[in-house]
Amino acid sequence: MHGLFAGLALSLASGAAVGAEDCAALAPAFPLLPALAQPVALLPEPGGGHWLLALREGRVLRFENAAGAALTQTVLDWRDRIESGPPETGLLGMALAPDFDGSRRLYLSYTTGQPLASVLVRLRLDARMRPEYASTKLLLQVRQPYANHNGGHLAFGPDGYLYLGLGDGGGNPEDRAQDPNEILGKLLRLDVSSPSGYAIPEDNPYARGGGRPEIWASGLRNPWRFSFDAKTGTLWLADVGQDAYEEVNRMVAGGNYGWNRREGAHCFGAETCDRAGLIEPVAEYGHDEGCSITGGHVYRGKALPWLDGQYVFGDFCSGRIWRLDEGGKRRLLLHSELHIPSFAQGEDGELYVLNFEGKAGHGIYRLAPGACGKTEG
Ligand SMILES: [Ca+2]
Repeated sequence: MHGLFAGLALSLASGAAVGAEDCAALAPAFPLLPALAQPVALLPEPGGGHWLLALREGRVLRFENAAGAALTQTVLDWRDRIESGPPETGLLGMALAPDFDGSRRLYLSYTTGQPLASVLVRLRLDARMRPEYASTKLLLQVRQPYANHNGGHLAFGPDGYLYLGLGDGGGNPEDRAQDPNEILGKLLRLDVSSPSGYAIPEDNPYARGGGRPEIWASGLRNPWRFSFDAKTGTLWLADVGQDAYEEVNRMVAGGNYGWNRREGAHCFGAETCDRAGLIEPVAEYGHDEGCSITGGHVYRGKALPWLDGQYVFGDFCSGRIWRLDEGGKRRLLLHSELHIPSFAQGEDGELYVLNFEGKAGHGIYRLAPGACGKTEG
């Protein structure tokens, strides 16, 4: 299976030294916060004063962006409408509109049950960050044939459009990821600026036919976290592997990233395969180093100047965190003992790591300078 969160059953990897001269550590970012049940997404509120935190079970919490933050405000509690029984379901993605100060729009991506579906919903938050429930609008709904590989991550691009990643539907591969008439196994790009529903950006690959017009990139198995470089706008996406390889992709419009003909830079389930038209990952690792990749961010902070411009990502199961160096080579940054469901980036470019276990004071870590070989978590 090797799906997201499946690695919980694996034993924690032991701490290990990093080999690089440039080293980093993880420090608890908000040591006074209470225990957090399976955090999956963390977003800075515009202005930098607060954070929004999504819990898989279906709650959105808010807390002050201060080392001494000790209280959380419940922004939203939709545990009654969100299906979070199977391990890859739940509240999976969250984004604030680029014009949030004016529009007050919050976007949520989650699964609903009976029958299982992935939905994209929008609602407004008032000036005190309380939901205006009457503003809730269902924007997109897609039936999930199986409970795993739901993707669900949301992020606005520098183009102002909302990107939504959907996995291949799970179960045995049924080639949805290569089918342009299916939105599963794809990265979608939506214009959500209109009063209701969404519009298709006119430069989407299938805007004039040939496939579902929402599709921006295809050939994905379970895109679990993607992000835009805050400086260059480059879109980086991690695709969770099936049996053997986890991969990082640099995304382009209309790109086909290979699943399920390729897993990482290898043919999937075959000795040979047709690679025509498929884009290879920029990095991969085997299941000797982890079992479920979690995409991160390009570092743009000040705490680790040598890391500027490098993509940082991790593995949910092994707790390893890597960077892609200036030459694009994958290097171990540190070996944590965390189950990492997500990374986050502050408005200042600093990187945060979520801990799925969310113990009190240890649910959110910040990437910080550290001695080589020191591990945390
Ligand atoms: Ca691929």
